[in-house]
Amino acid sequence: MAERLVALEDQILGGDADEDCDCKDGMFNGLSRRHVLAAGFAVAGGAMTTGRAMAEAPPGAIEYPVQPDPTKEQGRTILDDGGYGSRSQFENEVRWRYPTASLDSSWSMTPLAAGFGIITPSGLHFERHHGGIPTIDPETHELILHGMVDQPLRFTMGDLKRLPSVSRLHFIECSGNGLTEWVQPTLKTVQGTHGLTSTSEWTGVRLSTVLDMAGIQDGAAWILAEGADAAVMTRSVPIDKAMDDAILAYAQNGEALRPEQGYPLRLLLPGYEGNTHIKWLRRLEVSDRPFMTREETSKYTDLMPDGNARQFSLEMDAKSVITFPSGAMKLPRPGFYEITGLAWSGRGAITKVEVSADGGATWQEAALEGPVLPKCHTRFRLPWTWKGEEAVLQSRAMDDTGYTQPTLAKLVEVRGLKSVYHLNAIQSWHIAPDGEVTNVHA
Ligand SMILES: Nc1nc2c(c(=O)[nH]1)N[C@H]1C(S)=C(S)[C@@H](COP(=O)(O)O)O[C@H]1N2
Ligand SMILES: [Mo]
Repeated sequence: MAERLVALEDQILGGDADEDCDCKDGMFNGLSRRHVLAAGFAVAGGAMTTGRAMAEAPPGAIEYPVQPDPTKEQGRTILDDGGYGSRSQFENEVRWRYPTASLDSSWSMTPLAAGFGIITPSGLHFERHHGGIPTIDPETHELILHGMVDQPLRFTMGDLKRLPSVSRLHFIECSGNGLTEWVQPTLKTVQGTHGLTSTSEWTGVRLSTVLDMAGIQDGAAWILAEGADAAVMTRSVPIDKAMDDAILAYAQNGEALRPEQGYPLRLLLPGYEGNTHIKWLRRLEVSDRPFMTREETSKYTDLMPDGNARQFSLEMDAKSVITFPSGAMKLPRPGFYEITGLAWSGRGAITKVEVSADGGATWQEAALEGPVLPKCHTRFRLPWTWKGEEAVLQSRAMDDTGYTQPTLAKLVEVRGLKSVYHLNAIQSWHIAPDGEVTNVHA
């Protein structure tokens, strides 16, 4: 089994992969405090709080001495942070780098259990780089648009920023999210099993705006997007998607894109698999056919049980996961807990999330926290009283196409085990009588 996983990893990464997750302690401590605070009446003062205040500050954080009584002395000045704010020195959740053999082609995962609401802080957005993170001067960066257009165009960042803009909240999920989990529960935390999805507010110009300016010719059906990184990542995008909700994004959560997210310009294809959201975007070419690039032939295709491969499996199917309680946590004692998690669909809005505490035998509808937006993370919550018995927590999402998130058994029935992409099955967390939460297949 381990061999198979490593082989699949090799296929994707071109290197060895270690299956071990070493993020357990940080995840446990970070998460527990927030839930103790949220549900303070039930578990205040419990074992879950200990250790948190002692947590190590994240790399680069300025550590100020804690004031014994902050009402009795002046606080630090507004100049101390150099003019750009940072989070509290006591908050230390970080992205977890999946242990790929090479740092040249690597990924890091969002600590979903430590998140609130639906927006991922930019500094915790997951990353997937095939050729490292380039440093690009926005003053000289250009986007070229050519091919089957009446008028080829060239844009500087300044040109793009003069055009009408939109701001939209959308998730990006790598279709490799969960790839270790097909055959056996492998990674311990929700960061490991589901951390290749993040939500930001993205701002930029609609791709249709620049395509209309250039004038697409009759017969145009696909558009190639190309990145300016060492991978020169390229993907073909159906022209209908390009004309629908695609965005040339230059901003994320109210500021310029982070370099890791494609600074100064990335393609945002709401609901499509992460790989198509080309970062460091420099070229668009309109054509009457797909370009059959490496990323849509050798990679990012899904080998089915009958030996045929699904190609251009672009829309991410509906999915959900419980982030609290989740793997590697420990419930200190029986009592009240608010079960919470995230649901999302690449095909539209989430209409319903159901939660089971008995491994799928019975289900209860969770409350959806607004706003419930299409192709965006949606927060769900359900009050739960744990009586100290063994339990298996699961969530299943439904989207506005009527689709319901499948069990792993159902998914494997259809897809087989020859491919690692697009795992959107129901996740199970086992609660032991001692409160230990573990990743299981139920
Ligand atoms: N130019 C370029 N674009 C890219 C990639 C890349 O390596 N180079 N990786 C892709 C993959 S596989 C994913 S999942 C997303 C990840 O986006 P993020 O790093 O902003 O989370 O970017 C995509 N766009
Ligand atoms: Mo990806």
